[in-house]
Amino acid sequence: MITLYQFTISQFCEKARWAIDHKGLIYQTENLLPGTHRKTALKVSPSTQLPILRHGLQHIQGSGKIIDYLDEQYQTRLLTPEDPKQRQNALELEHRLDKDIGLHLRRFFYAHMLQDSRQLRRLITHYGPWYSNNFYRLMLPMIKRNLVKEMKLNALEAERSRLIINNMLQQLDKKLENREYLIGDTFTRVDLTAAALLSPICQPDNHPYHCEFLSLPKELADFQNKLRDRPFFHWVQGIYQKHRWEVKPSDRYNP
Ligand SMILES: N[C@@H](CCC(=O)N[C@@H](CS)C(=O)NCC(=O)O)C(=O)O
Repeated sequence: MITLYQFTISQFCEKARWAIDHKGLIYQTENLLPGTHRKTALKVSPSTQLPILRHGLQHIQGSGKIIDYLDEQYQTRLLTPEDPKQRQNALELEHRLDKDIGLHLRRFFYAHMLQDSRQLRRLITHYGPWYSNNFYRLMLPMIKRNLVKEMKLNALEAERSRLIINNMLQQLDKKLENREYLIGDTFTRVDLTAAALLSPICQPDNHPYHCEFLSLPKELADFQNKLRDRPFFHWVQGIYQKHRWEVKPSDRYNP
């Protein structure tokens, strides 16, 4: 049995989870909470970052490594292009998306979410264990301090991140002119990565942990509203609609 250790609302966890769903595998999830996740992660992996996939005695940490592993183990519905040139382009673009969208969107998003403690608590405890809400009522001030330190959440860094995100989004819009997919003409790990990492701001309906309760703070809502009509925004919705649940739960198998 495969187990995915995850934060439900993390975009990197969504990237790994989507890859497992894409392969049509049955798996279980262990939903961890920021802060207390460290102990669990360090028992099985060198660092505290999630996602971590457990398969038998193996533990694979990091969304990209998880996709590599799944493609090595299960060679149907490959996410990595087989053509060497396309493969190289895909891995390079994925790496840039991880950084310029994954890390910077997360920083920009949380720098603003910090202003609304109630929403922040609801977000990070979404589908968490039963005790999460009460636990976080007590722990939130400390968790906020840790988030600020770990993600460098401050106005200056948030603004720097916004510029980096905008630059990448312009490049995505350009790449998507007259194309359905970012590399080649089939769905690959790059499309999955871009859509999963942009999900916090595009909020596609069929995200498995869609936060319909979330109302964004003004700066984030303004940022989102300005992006709504952009080609990449529509593309993320379309990719989620077409590819997020391609293999139905009833057609999955237990590896
Ligand atoms: N490059 C990693 C990034 C993973 C990452 O940044 N995970 C965050 C959540 S989005 C995390 O676990 N943060 C808590 C920690 O580092 O202890 C990947 O692709 O999986």
